[in-house]
Amino acid sequence: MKTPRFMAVVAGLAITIAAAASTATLASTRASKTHKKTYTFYLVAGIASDPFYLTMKKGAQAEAKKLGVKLVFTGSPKAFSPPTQIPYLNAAIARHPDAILIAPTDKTALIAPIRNAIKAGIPVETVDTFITAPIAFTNVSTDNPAGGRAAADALARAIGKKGTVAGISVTPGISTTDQRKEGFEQEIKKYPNIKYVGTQFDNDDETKAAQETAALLTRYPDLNGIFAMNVVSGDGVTAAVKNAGKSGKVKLVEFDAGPEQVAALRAGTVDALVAQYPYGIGQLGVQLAYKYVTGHRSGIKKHYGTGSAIVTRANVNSPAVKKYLYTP
Ligand code: T6T
Repeated sequence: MKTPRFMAVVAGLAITIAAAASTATLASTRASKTHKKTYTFYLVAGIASDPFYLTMKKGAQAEAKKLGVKLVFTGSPKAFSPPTQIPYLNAAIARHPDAILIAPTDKTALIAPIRNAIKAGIPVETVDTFITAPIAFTNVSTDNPAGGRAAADALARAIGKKGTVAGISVTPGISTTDQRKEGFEQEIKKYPNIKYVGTQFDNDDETKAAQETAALLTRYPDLNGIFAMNVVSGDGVTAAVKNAGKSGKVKLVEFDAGPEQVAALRAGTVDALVAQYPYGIGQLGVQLAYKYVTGHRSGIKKHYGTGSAIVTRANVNSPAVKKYLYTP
C-alpha cells in the first residue's frame, strides 16, 4: 500500500515536472518569436535614378516595413538597358535573397538572367515591365495598351481631331513602351483627319529626345502634337518644344507624372499626362512576394493591374489624382 508520504512525493514531483514543462514551452515560444525569419527582398529598377522607380521604391519600402521585410533597392542610375541592368541582377542573385522583384529592361534579353535566379532557388516577380517567358511567379503593372489608347484620345482632343502627330519612345523591345505605342497606333487610326508620322526612339536619353523633337519640328513645321512615352522622353520633348517657342502650339501628351512633367502641365507646355501608380506597384509587389515566400502561393494570379489616371490642368489639384503624381 502506498503511504501518504509516498503520495506527497509523487504529487510534488508531478508539480515540478509540469512547471519545468511549462517553462520549457515558454522558452521555446520566446525563442521562436525572437528567431522569426527576417525575409530579404531585392527590387531591381529599370533605371534607379528615374522618379517612376524612386516612387515605386517608396511604396515597396512602406510595405516591407509593415511586414518586417528587409528591402534592398538597386539598379543602374545611368541607363535603362540590359547591359547596365544585368550586373545589378547578378549581384542580387549572388546575395541569395528570399525574392527578387525586377523591372526587366527588355522582353527577351532578361529571360536568361532571370532564369538563373530561379535556378538558384530565388522566386522572381516582375514589376512594371515583363518578359515574354512565363517564369516570373507574377507581374504587377499598369494597363499599358489602355494607357496608349487613352493617350491617343487625349492628343486627338487636344488638336481638335485633325492634324499631324508623332511619337517619341525609349527603345523597341521594352514591354511597357511597346504596348503604349501599339495602343496609341491602334487608337489614332480611328481619327480619319489625323496623320501619324511614326515614332522615334531616344534610348531613354533626354538630350536625344530633345534633339529628335527639334528635328521633327523642322521637318514638319505644322506638327500639331507629340505623344512622349515615358518620363525621360517627356522631359526631352517638353524642353525642345519650349526651346522652339512652341509651348501650347504643339500639343503634348506624355506617359508618367514625374515632377518636371507635372510642372510642365501646370505651366501649359504639356496638355495631358497618363499617370501610373508606381507607389502602388511597389506596395502590391512586396505584398505578393511576402505571400509567396510564406507559402500562400495558391491564390496568387499571374498578373495584377494597379490603375492609372489621365491628369490635366483641370484635375491636377484634385484629391482623387494626388496618389498618381510621382513623389521620388
Ligand atoms: O514609364 C516608366 C516605366 O513604366 C517604363 O517601363 C520605363 O520608363 C519609366 O520608368 C519612366 O521613365
